[in-house]
Amino acid sequence: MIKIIDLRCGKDSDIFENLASRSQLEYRDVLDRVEEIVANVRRNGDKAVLEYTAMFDKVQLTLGKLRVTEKEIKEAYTKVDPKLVEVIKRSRDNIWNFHEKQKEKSWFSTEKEGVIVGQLYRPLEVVGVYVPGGTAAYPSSVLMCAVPAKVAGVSKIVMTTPPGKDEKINPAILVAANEAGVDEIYKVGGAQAVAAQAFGTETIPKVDKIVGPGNIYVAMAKRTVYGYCDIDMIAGPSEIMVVADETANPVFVAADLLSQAEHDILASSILVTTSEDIAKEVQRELEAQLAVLERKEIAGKSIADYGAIIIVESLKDAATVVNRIAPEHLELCVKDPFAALGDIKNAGAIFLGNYSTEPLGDYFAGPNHVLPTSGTARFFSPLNLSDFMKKSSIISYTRDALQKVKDDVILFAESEGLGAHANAIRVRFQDGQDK
Ligand code: HSO
Ligand code: ZN
Repeated sequence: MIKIIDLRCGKDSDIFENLASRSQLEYRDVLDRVEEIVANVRRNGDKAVLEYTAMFDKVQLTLGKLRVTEKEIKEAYTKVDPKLVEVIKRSRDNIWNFHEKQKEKSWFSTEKEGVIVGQLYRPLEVVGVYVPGGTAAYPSSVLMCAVPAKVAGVSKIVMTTPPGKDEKINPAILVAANEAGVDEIYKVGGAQAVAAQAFGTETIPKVDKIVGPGNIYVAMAKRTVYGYCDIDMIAGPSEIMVVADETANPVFVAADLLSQAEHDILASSILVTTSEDIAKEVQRELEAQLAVLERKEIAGKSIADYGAIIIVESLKDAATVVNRIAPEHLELCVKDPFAALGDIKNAGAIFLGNYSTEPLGDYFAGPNHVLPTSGTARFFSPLNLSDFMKKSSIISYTRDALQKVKDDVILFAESEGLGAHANAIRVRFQDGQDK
């Protein structure tokens, strides 16, 4: 049963510590193993990739079978329910439209005579999308990672995903990838896939950035290659926090808490409420709904270990709890959710009102479902268009404009003991040089 914590007495709770301990950043032994895999793939390319695929995925691929063919993609369409194909397309369109709105423009400023400064905004050239295997292979995540890259104008999107024992990839994953505009798909997973994308092999292209969720090996591999290429973020287990007042519907709240609990035994589902009645009703409702869930083992363990119902005095106090935990998903199931929003500082995605249920964001509304977890919403943002873009600064001075500031720059450079810097300014104003 989910625990109820009453914070109204003014005492603190160890729930905050307990949640923080789910962090994925402290697995030293995994990191050692991953570093070895990354180094081997970097050195030996395809050969190492195939060896690890045989070892971890139990599939003996040959080089010619590493890349998914057009024929395999066509076949995938025959295996996926046509209704699902239509839903994937509609979801893709919503994701596309949302991320279009995030577009920023390059800009040039000419505030001072003879001076232009600005910022050039350009897409990354090649992006890698990692898709986990097994039951965590979500077509929705393929769309969330690949569509924004496409909107940004990335020239090539390369996907990697581990093959099943039959050498095949989940057909819905292939359909989603194709609908999102993924250019190349390779049958490789785990740390070896991340390494192959970061450094390139004879077959798999080197990418500028790797995005997408994965298990602890993938997360550690992304940390290891960060700097050789960019990465999105280190994804931790899913989280949902619901803030509810007496107007919330306990059936809805329990259902939404369970929607994230079913992801992972490490997932965390927390209700923060000002109403003791809602607390008790949701506690009861959770038991009833859990009993008939397909994934009740996973959801039940997650609720027991990392779930909680926290009772607070006021919505202001609820916001304090939210900001302290910085949840991946936050639902505001209160009378005036837009008023409550004013006090929220830290949350990955915020769902307002009783009908804005979390799965709407996971699948369909358009905002990205790759979100900061484990309290990192304090400083990270949802995956977004600018993740697939980079900026270059622009500086342009005329001779006159440079002359106006030359003494300042020379003085600054000499104060740092960098005479050649000063000289680069000075030579331009020596006799005979001005044309
Ligand atoms: N809620 C997950 C994403 C997801 N849900 C994919 C369903 N499919 C991110 O925390
Ligand atoms: Zn989900």
